Amino acid sequence: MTKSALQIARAAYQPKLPKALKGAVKVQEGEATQSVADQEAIQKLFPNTYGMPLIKFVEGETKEYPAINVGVILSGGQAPGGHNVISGLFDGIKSLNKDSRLYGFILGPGGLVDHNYMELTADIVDEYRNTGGFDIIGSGRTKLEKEEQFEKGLEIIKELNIKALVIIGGDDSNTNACVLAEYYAAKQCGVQVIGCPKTIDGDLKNEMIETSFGFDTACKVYSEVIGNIQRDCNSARKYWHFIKLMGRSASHIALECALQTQPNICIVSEEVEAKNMSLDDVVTYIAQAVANRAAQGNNYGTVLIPEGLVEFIPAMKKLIAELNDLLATNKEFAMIKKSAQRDWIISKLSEENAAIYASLPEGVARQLCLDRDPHGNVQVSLIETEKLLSEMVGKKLAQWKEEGKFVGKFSAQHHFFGYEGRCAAPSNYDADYCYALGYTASMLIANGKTGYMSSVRNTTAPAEEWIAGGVPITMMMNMERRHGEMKPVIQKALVKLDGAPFKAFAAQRDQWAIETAYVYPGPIQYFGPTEVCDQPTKTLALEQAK
Ligand code: FBP
Repeated sequence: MTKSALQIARAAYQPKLPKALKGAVKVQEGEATQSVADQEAIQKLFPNTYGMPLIKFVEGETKEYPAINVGVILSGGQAPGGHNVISGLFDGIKSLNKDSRLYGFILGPGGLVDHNYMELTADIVDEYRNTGGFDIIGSGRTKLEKEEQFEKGLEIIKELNIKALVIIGGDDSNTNACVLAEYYAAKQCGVQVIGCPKTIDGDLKNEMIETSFGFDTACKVYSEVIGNIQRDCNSARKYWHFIKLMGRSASHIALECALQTQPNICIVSEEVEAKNMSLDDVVTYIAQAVANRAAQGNNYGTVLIPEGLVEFIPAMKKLIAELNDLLATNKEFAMIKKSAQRDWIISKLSEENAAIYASLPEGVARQLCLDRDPHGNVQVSLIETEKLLSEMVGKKLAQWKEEGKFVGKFSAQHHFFGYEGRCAAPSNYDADYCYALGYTASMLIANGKTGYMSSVRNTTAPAEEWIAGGVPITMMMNMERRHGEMKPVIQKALVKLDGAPFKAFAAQRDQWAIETAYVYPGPIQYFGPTEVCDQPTKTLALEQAK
C-alpha cells in the first residue's frame, strides 16, 4: 500500500500517556455511584452493575498478570482516533502479559453475532497507529440488544477464550454495552464488558466523561474548510455560504466551529427549541442579518447550520413525528409513484401538519419521507436544511425588496461538511486521548471490572496530568421512551444554553453578524509548536475554565 509522507512520519508518533499509566497501576475506588435519574428503575434493571464506585488508577507495584484474550468492536459512525484506542488497548494488554491476544470483530457489533473476526497482531496494529478511520476492522450499526444476539456472541467468546469485550461507540452502543455487561454478569459467564466514548457529535459527555473522542479532530477539519470558505467569501464578496454541519441532534459541532471561525451566523438547534422558534422565525433571523449587511454594502457572508435543526423546530418536530407513524403504518407508500407521493402525504396528514408539509420545497419534502435509520429516526444527514433555509431566505428577501426593506443582492452557495471529517488523521489531542482510553480499558479489564466506561479526565492539562479510570455506565443512565416503551439509556448531552461555550458565542454573535470578523484556523498541525499542535477544542477549554 502506498503511504503519504505524513502517514509515514506520523506512524512514528508515540502518543502521550497519563503519568499513572506509565508503570504498574493500582485501583483507587471512589464513592459508590447512582444513576443520573430514575435510580430505582435503573437499579432494578441492572442489579449486578448498579451502584459500583468510580475508579481512578494510581501508581502501583509491579505484579504478574495472566495472559488474557480480549475482543474489540467499533460501533456506529467513524470518528478520528478509533485506531489509537485499539493500539492503546493492544499495548496495554501486552504490557500486562506479552502472551495476551486481541481479536477484532468485523464490521461492528454484527461481527460478534455472526462470528466474523480477525486476530489483531502487532504487525496489523502497527500499520494503523495514529491513522484516521475504522478500517482496521470496519464498523457497523447493528444494535446489540436481544438475548439471542448475546448468546450467539457468547459462543464465539467462549471459543476464543475471550475474557473481556471492549465496545467503542456512542451513547446507544454504550447503553447496549451496559445491558450486555449486566447480562453476562447475571449469568456469571466470566465475560467483562468495557465501553469507550466515541462520536464526532460530542454528545456523549458528562461530569466524568469530558468529551467523546473524534470531536476534536472533526471540528478542526470542518473549521479549516469553513475558514477557507470565509476567505474565499471575503475575497469575491458576492456569495452567502450556507454550511450544514454534521452532529445529529446536538449542535456541539456547529457551536465549536463557530467559536473557531467566527462566522456571520450560526444557528443552535437547542436555542431554537428553547425559544419555540418557527421555521419562519429562523428564516427571518437569517434574512435580517443578510439585509443588515447589505445595507452596509456587504452582500456576502457565512451561515452555519447544525444538521439536526429541523427536528428542533417544534412545528417540524410534530410534522416529523406524524410522518414517522404514517410511513411506519402505510407500507404501500413505497409503491406510490414519486410524482403522486407528495399529494398522497398531504391527504393523510392532519390539517396543521399538511399545511406545513405543503409549504416545504419539493426536495426537502421528499427527503423527510426517505427510509428511517435502524432506530426509526429520520436520517438528518440526508435532509438538505442548508438549501431549505437559503431558498426560504431568498424568497423573504425578494418580498422585502418589493417592500423596500432590502437593498442588496442575494446569491447562495451550499455545503455539507460531515463525512470528510470523520476519518481524518487524529489531532494530537485525539491521538493521545484515544490511546489513553484504550490503555485505560486494558487496566479496567486486568482489574476485573465490567459495566465500566473508560474515562480519561483533566485533558486540558498536559497529558502527564491526565486522570485515568472508569465510570460505571449505569451512572449515566435514565429512563426514556423509545419505540413506545420506557428504556434505560445513556442521557444524550445537548448544548447547554447556560454553559460557557454557548455563552461565549452568544456574547459575540451580534458583532460577528454585522462585521466581517472571520478567523482562519488553517489545517490541523501534527508537528510544531505546542500552541499550534496541542490545543483542545474551544468547547472543552471554556467548559474546563469554570
Ligand atoms: P455516531 O453517533 O454513531 O458516532 O455517528 C455520528 C454521525 O456522523 C452523525 O453525525 C450523522 O448524523 C450520522 O453519523 C450519519 O450516519 P451514517 O454514517 O450512517 O450515514
